Amino acid sequence: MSKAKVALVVGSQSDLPRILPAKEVLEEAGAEVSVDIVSAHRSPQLAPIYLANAEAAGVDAIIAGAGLAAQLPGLLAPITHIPVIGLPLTSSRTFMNGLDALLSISHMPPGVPLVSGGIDSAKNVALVVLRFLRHKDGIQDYLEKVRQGQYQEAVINENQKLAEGKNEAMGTGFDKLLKEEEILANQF
Ligand code: C2R
Repeated sequence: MSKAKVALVVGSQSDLPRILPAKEVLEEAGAEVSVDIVSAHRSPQLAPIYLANAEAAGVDAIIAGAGLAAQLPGLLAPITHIPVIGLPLTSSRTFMNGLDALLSISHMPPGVPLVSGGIDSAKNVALVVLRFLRHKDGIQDYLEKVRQGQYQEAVINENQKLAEGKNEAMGTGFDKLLKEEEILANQF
């Protein structure tokens, strides 16, 4: 096995805070992560250089984030075989709250190998990438840990809080069922 290598790239330094949640998740899973800035609009000549370097480094996937008229993912995807996932971002300059970037990235002409995450969905995009890379070092273990974890527990707690103010006669007993740990243990 080998380490997963994921490259994060954004159109501007101002985008960095919105892609960092992807870096956190990927690093927590044990992937090697790089972060760079390339702009289709401002520095188009850097794109092929960036990609040649990523290919030489054995990068498994690229997450390309941009705001406004986000061209960057659409420029990168057709000129590399590394899978590219676009990440539309909100931007301090936008008047459409990232919808402009979402439309730019998600509606490629037929034949262009690019898909888009949701607006500012860095963490979800990272989790999808990890599933594609589940055979790399340590990733499967991390995914198991996440699946068994925190979200379900939070929903159970919320149900139990709701149940505290409930009229017994009207309840379905769902909250009580959730307390029976054997049932939960068999869910996965
Ligand atoms: P500045 O804050 O640098 O002015 O950038 C960036 O992603 C950023 O959200 C404002 C916004 O412009 C976006 N930008 C792109 C591209 N290059 C910069 N969408 C590109 O190549 O797609």
